[in-house]
Amino acid sequence: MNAGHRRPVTVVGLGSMGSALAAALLDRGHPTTVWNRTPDKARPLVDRGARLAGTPQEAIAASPLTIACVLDYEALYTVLDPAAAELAGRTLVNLTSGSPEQAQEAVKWADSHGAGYLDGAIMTTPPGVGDPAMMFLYSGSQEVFDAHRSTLASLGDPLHLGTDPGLASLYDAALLGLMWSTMTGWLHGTALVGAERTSATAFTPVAIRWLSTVTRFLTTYAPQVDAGRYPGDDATVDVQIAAIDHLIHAAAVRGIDNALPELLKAAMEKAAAAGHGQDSYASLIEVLRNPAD
Ligand code: FVH
Repeated sequence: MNAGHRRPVTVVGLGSMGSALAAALLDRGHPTTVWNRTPDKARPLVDRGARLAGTPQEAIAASPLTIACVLDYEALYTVLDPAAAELAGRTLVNLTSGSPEQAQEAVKWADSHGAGYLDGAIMTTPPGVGDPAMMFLYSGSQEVFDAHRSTLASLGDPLHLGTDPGLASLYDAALLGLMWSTMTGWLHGTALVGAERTSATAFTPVAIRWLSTVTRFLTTYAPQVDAGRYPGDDATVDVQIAAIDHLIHAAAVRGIDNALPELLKAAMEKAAAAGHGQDSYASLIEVLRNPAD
């Protein structure tokens, strides 16, 4: 481990996520200073070698880099406003969840206090922190990212998405939407096969294999979306409408809630009505982009 991997870091906010961030930094040998509104939460980290600061000011002053991970932006400013002067000449990496607009405001706030700023989004839960397979999304200054990349790699794989500070939050929202849709689709399928006494444990490996096929569809459809042309040479929207009726029927007979497939069918029918019946499923992007049409 070279010296670049052992730079001092401050972590502000020691909820489930902030504690996991501080623990990962300690595991990789970073001198780590921590602060939390409720100081008791720092005890396990202090036992592992963290230094507990008495105030946010003291915490920020201890390191060139402060990582903040609190509940929301309101909590962030509650903590950082009184300590803002200490941020001058230092860097703030904000891993608090929020909107792209909040991130854009935050970079202005940091700039007004002479601080470098990166916005980030954590694409894992606390047990995944420190695993290099987990994505940590960042946006904002490339220079600030490059300066702290090796430290940020202690938390997971750091991906810089671009200089617009709102990008990490925007990707976060998009990816969480993907996660919720996927998990709800899996649960719907699990309920359906479960009605015939197939356990979730038996269904899930088959579902996961299917998801890997679905990733190929996404790879095929992405250039179609970019080009705005959706050749239906694999499966057309009309074919998908016929197929989803089988799902809706099978679920209805077994007493399973059909709100999700009905929603999907409605989007497919809208696409067909707009002239995309013989196009690929990717043509639904037109319906999503133009909901009023
Ligand atoms: N947990 C997760 O899996 C997700 C993964 C993706 C990213 N999120 C975001 O991370 C932020 C923190 O989430 P968390 O899971 O650590 O949340 P909590 O365990 O509830 O900890 C909240 C911390 O925020 C502090 N805090 C709340 N309000 C205030 C305030 N008004 N003033 C100062 N600090 C405040 C709280 O302090 P305390 O209650 O311990 O004193 C915790 O440190 C969040 O944006 C997720 O969306 C996590």
